[in-house]
Amino acid sequence: MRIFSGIRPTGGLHIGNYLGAIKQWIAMQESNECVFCIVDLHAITTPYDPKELQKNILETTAVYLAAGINPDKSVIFVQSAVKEHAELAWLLETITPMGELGRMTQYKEKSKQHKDYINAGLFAYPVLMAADILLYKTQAVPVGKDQEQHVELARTIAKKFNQKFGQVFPEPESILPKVGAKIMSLTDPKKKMSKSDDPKSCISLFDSPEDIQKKIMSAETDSGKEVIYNVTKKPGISNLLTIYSLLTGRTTQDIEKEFKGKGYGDFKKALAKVVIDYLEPFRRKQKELQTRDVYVKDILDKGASRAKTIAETTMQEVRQKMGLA
Ligand code: AQP
Repeated sequence: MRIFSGIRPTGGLHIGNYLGAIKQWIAMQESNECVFCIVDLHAITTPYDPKELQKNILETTAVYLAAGINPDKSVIFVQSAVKEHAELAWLLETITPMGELGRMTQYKEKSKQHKDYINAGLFAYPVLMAADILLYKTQAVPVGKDQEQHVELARTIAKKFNQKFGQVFPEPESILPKVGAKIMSLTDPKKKMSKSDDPKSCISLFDSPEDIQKKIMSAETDSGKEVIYNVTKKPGISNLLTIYSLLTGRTTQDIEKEFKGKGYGDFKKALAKVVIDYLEPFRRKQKELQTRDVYVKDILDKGASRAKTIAETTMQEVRQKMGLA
């Protein structure tokens, strides 16, 4: 299968991005043709600092590599290096109804979050994402829960294009992890963990052991003191149990048994150790890659040239079908 997925280089990738998306990518690259993108054109739809963008792109690439994406197997590249993404997005905009875009949850949430920054790019974001996916004739898109609606729209757009102009695109499906598709904020377990939220609400993949310890120990928990998985009654502890389970491969029932009769404090201390140990190779690899900018840029250049070959072929077909060539 051809797989495509991407992450916005908006700084500080967190454990939600890892458990919801990147962890699935690693498993998939063994037996599929994978294209993993750093979607900088999406990053500029919300407030950002142009001086930080290149640094964030390299940092996101470092996360991909530290997590285990193999550049010899998978294509890793920066979205803006392949101009066909923007071209296809424009063409697809001409067949996307405004109404479909207006009902997208992310658009509504981000518009609320950034009232002074509601731009046309933010509104058209899902069309650019459809272009990212369709450009590579992608069959499956591994994402977290919050992006499922956008992949569904990409399917609708593919169907519409094929009906109107003739068959070009497969209809992509989203692939969500069974557990971990929506890791919640540490400070408000009713909200999803988000990069652009308060740093205390997320565990960044490159956080120091001290910061991880502090954030977990002060994570919002629920009334009572039993360590029990119950999303409705104990959303805070359930979120922490999910993280513990995903990082250790143990079931939540098994973890509950271990902490029976102990309080939240003991559980949080143990979780902090699990997270610190799990992320140790990420911190090490990041340090190593910080001194190897040339190597990282070379991976991105090679990836862009492989991506471009596929993208150009698709665009020739699209231009012909649409009467533009
Ligand atoms: N909390 C989460 N739990 C599970 N998966 C998540 N993802 C994001 N948050 C969680 C998945 O990570 C991938 C990359 O997301 P993105 O950076 O492109 O944009 P996002 O979904 O908007 O992520 P953030 O962290 O909330 O970023 P900002 O604050 O910049 O908007 C996607 O597959 C996403 O589903």
